[in-house]
Amino acid sequence: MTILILATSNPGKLQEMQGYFVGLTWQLQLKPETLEIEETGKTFLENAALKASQVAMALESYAIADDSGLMVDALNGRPGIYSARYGGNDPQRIERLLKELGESVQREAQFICALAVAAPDGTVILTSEGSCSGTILKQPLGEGGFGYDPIFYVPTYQQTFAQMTSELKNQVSHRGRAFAALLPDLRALEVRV
Ligand code: ITT
Repeated sequence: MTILILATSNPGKLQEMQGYFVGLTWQLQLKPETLEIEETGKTFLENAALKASQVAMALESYAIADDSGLMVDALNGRPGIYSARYGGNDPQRIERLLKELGESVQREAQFICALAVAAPDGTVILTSEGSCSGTILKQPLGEGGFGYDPIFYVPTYQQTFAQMTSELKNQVSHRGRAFAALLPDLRALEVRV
């Protein structure tokens, strides 16, 4: 069994990421809290690669990182790669976004997730991306999930991410889709290393 470091400090992401590894033989380990990586990339993929690569090198293990965020059409794609930095905590981030969007009738948005896996020498060996389209509600709805989940409404399911069961969110979300795309490669890699 080969160690794979989950290179995230976000407990919500961590919980979801662990779920995708059920049935795989990777031995998952958490990134030490003290190891923080500066996200200087200009895209989700660049930031995911940066996090995976630096954590892998620091711990000399395989590492997987997620960079994700919410792109709101009427805000020209904001908060985008700055989604985590939009406020000090989840309620503050939601409040700022709702304030910026105001009464706008154009409320379409996309959640984006980029995943990157790096080898112990820091080389990025696998990447994938996933997205999910929805609309931004005027008020939070639902108790589950994390981050912007209570204001992200998916019309096909008539629920916000925060109202969905974790199974449904995992099926339809940006992260679920990025993991689905990565899974065959992760399986192939675990038998090689
Ligand atoms: P790590 O870099 O340590 O993984 P982070 O929270 O800083 O944690 P990002 O830079 O990728 O991660 O920021 C992503 C932000 O986008 C995250 O803090 C949430 O606010 C939001 N986000 C991402 N995925 C989400 C999801 O599935 N549901 C709700 N909000 C999400």
